[in-house]
Amino acid sequence: MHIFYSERHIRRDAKTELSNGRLVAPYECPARATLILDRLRQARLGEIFAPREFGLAPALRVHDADYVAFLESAWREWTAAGHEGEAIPMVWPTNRDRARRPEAIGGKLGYYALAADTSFTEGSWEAAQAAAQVALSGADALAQGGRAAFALCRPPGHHAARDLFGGYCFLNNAAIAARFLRDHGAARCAVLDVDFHHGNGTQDIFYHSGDVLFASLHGDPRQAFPYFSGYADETGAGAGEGANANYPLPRGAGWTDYEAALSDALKRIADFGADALVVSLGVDAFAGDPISFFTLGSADFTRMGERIGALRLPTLFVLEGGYAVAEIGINVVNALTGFQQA
Ligand code: SP5
Ligand code: ZN
Repeated sequence: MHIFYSERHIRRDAKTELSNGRLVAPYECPARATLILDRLRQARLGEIFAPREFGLAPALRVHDADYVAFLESAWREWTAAGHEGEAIPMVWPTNRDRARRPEAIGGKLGYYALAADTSFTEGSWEAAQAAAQVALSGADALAQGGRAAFALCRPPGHHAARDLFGGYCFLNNAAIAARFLRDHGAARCAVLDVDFHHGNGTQDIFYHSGDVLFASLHGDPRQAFPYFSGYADETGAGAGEGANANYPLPRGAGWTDYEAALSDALKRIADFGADALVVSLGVDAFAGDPISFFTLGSADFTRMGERIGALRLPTLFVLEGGYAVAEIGINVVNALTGFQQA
């Protein structure tokens, strides 16, 4: 399988994350990518390529232009305002407010953020752009006839909506790739999201689209981030009605619960008649993950990969979350190995 990786991910190196009332070292850290890269090399899963450059046009197919302009200028505006710390969104339009767009950076941060867990920093935009190019390179490999690719994206993407960052995400790498596949020959595309958290951003982007099926397995949002989406009754709207499938699972869910939901999601993808599959591959469903509550073991990621591989679709894996850093490489490699063995 073709593997894509950019060392520009290192530019995303925040020092702060607001977590449970404290500023901590971010869970989403550069070591995640380098440890995965080491394991991929050891496992000889495939050749590792630097991304090709596609520019910003493919990202603008799924994100609003004013949002992308905000990402581009946010750090400049933050420092110009004289702030010394990292940029943490802090104020939001709430239930009875109209969501107008303020001028000052403090207001714009809230306008364009879904959560305060993601400090905006110098280099964040550069790394986010590189991650999108990595995902696009993987999509392009499929568009050229490849059977499988892995996009080692950092920062991750599935929480980024049309006009929102947060959940450690800025550009929705998986959605950008799915849209690219649709624009380059795939009449129908499915996105399967196995990250522990609901892929609210991907759901938002394709909610009204009947040509992209989104299926997500995740911690029940009554109990887990991002809290306000991921419920089973969110089934799509308009032309997209029926093309969105959420599988919220309870605290402690292990492989037995997980596999039942995965089987249902895979059946829906097969019935949908997708020409290509994008997998939002987070490995934070792992039992040892510090911010999640499922109990999958490392061997379960091999099983997950096998089940996905049995669909026999051209498949792009896009890295999302996974914060048990010591095991992140083995869990990712297991998923990809299972896929290849299927
Ligand atoms: C891509 C991805 O996996 N993003 C996840 C972002 C989650 N950020 C907020 C997490 C809040 C978790 N609080 C539970 C802490 C348990 N000690
Ligand atoms: Zn996650």
